[in-house]
Amino acid sequence: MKITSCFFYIRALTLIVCPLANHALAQTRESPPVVIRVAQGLSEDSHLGRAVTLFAERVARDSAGRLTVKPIHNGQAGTDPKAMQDAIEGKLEIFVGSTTTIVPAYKPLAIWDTPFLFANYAEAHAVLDSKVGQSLLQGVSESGLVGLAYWENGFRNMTNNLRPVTRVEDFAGIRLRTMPSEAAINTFNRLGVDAKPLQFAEVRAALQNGTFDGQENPYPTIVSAKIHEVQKYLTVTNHMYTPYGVMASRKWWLTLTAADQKIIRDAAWDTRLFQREESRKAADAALVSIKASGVKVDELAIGERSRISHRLEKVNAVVAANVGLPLWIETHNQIYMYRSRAK
Ligand code: KDG
Repeated sequence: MKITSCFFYIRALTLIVCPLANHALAQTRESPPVVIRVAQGLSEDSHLGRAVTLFAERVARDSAGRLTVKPIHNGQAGTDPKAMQDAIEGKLEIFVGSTTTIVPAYKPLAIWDTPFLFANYAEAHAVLDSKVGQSLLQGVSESGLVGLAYWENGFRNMTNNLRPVTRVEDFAGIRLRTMPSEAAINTFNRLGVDAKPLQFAEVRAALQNGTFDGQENPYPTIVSAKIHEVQKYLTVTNHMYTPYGVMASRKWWLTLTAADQKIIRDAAWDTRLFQREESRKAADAALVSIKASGVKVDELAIGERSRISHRLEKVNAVVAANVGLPLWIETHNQIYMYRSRAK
């Protein structure tokens, strides 16, 4: 009796599952070939370039070659803001850019520009992948983009050509290039710096010709753009953690089948683990390269980080007002819960 009922159960299941599987397979086979340009601003051999390559392999594999990713490395698609605008207008399928540069299109992402928000990589990843991080990726769709995943630009550190910086007073008067980020500009102005924004692609030349004394970026980004070759001093500030947003054009996204959307979204989401690990390894290697190039690398003196943090309370208040108190509170709750679990 038992065997018979098992037979009918398996038979019933086959009658249900097979058509669904066949439908999905047919949908995949019937959908036309799709070319997906993915723009990113670092070099092809950077952690970001390698992640885009892995993403391309995964998408090709899961679509049986029907979806083809065409990477556009080294900012060849234009600045991050240009790539973002092209994506919003449906002229570019996917771009990977700092969430900071996406803030003009979706203000809540400015939460990630809060100075000293995260204490370490694991904490940053846990919060970005938590429900608060996910809610922001979903909310991005209001801007004409589709948030697929957070990859990693990393913890930012400051370089300059004027002097070693180990105490708050040493920041005074440095003409510092920052991203077009209100929080970054406010942070450094509160420290006595003359902070101004400039597009990433122009930074190295502006440092070389003396338009700016310094800039701030994660080690791999500094090395990818060869910024360390035109800087004398680096201070390990870790003052901000910048995520990369893997963002699709919503106009383009809505032309895809649900099956293709799932292939692309799953590939972007899963590749974040590889990219973050590569970013971490690249940061360690980049710091070695920066030191080997002759740049003097300094830590902040003991007690200086808390002196800096105390000066930034007004900066945090502006971020909280810009992103909304509920998001500010939810984000800090997530951080608190992570730290409690990590103890
Ligand atoms: O295109 C490169 C940028 O996405 C990224 O490096 C931005 O960190 C950045 C900066 O300082 O502009």
